[in-house]
Amino acid sequence: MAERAANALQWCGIRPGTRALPEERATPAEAEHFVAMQKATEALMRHYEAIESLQMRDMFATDPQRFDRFSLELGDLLFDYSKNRIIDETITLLCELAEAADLKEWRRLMFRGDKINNTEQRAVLHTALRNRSGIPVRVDGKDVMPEVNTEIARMAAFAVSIRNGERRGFTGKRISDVVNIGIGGSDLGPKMVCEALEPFIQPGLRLHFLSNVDGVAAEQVLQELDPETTLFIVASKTFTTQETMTNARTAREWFLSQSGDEAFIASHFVAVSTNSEAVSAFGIDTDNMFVFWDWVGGRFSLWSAIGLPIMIAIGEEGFSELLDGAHAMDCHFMEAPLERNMPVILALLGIWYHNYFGAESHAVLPYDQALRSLPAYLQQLDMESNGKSVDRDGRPVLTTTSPILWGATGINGQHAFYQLLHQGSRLVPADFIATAETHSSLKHHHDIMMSNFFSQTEALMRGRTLGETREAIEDAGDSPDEAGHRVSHMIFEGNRPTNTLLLRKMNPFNLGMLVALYEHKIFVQGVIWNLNSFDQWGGELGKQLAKSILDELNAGSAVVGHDSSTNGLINTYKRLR
Ligand code: G6Q
Repeated sequence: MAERAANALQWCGIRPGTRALPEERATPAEAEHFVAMQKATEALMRHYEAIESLQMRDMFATDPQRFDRFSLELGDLLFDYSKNRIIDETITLLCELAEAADLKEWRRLMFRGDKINNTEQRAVLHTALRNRSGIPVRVDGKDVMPEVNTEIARMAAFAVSIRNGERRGFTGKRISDVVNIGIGGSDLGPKMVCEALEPFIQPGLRLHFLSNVDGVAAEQVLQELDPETTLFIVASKTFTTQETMTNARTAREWFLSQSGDEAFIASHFVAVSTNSEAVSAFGIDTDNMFVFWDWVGGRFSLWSAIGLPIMIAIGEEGFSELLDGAHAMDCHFMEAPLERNMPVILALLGIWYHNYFGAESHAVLPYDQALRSLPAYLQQLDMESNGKSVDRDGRPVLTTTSPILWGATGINGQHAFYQLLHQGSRLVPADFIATAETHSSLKHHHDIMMSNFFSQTEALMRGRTLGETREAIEDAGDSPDEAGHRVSHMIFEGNRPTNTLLLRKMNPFNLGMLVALYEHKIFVQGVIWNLNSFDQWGGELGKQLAKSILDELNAGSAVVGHDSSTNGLINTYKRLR
């Protein structure tokens, strides 16, 4: 058995004794897993070689049912994956890979509350935060649902009191501005959701997000505010994050300098954290603190008390619909067969391009102003979760993981980087996301945008042959012969894969589904790559390193303890600042 495992490792390009797990450490279960993965991977390799040259435009021409066969619907969400370089067998083989990776078991363990974040010995239960089933979810034998529901009720009561003006500022004025001070997972989710659901925000309420420790960011936010009508939410799981605590202290000083009395802090500062001691030490009464738990990862936390700005903005009902939408996706993810399962298919297509076609990046292109921060949000969700080069057992990974996720609103991208998507030398699979109904009264704008949305994925798929290019030149009144060498620059090879996600409209429920779709996609990919998708040791390093350098910046003597580049840069900074 151990010998077969070693072969499997070698087949995957890992030589025992170099980067691989030493042969003797392979348990029978591991060996079996490697063999199953090897079999599934080899089948996919053979399949890749067989279909790599197939053209999507031919597949569409010969199969009028392709859209029906390769699209899925869940509620208001349509996922069209027919513009991918796949045939039925591709999906079958990719699902076999997921089976070999034991996806169903890992999925069960996550929802059940097992400590699958093994480096931190934590359960991974963002799904419990939106568990609407009434079924208990246990961590260490204890049902967490009562605490979850209590905290949601506390958040709701607080949000209502701000929204109806019952809870007011120190001079009796209504709260009109809510500032979330947090960074990373304590910022990106609430910010993205509040932007996306802007039409649902109570009129007269303004939301601000302060994350960057650059003083300019704090000044920009504070100068817009009136201390009498501003509520600050200090959001930090650890309540030790340097950027957040610095911004929070600055906000506190600004507030005190204008209000003049510490007693007023209670009406204007609340905290969201897992660290009550640090919250008290900061000067926020723990009665004004909302809690979550170590089994909620920062980047998965918008469903928890970290979502307080969302709850204040769109109300209890809206927040509840957001959770309902995510829960609907959770149920689909748990129950739908792998080959009809949206997050699974989305994940497997990502694996297909990254590990077989060698695509290094993945673009997210919302054609919806409301989703302008979705690429940044997903960048953290994806790259912090799966940007790993050791597997869950600390061994070097057998294949590359997490492509570089990037993107911007699609319509702006068309005038900027789409050149590379259409004609660049790299394959960049992309997700195109849009809503059918617009919240804008300028309906004709929406049709213009959507016509671009549809034409782009069609063009990426079809491309334009030499003959078609010559025809296009003629249609434009030019002679292809005179166009000369320009013709070759105007050919599009096509066959560039895209997924399309079309929502009926943007509302809390549909947004909840969309975000949960991506969360589970990332989980599935992590399982296939055998990663712990729920720690972030890479991100922790910066938090530690900067602290010692900050002391050096304030010391009088020249800095000598680093490499010559770092010493030189620090000393130059000290001279110039
Ligand atoms: C998320 C990461 C990271 C984290 C921030 C803020 O998964 O762990 O982005 O959210 O570093 O941390 P705090 O909430 O502890 O301030």
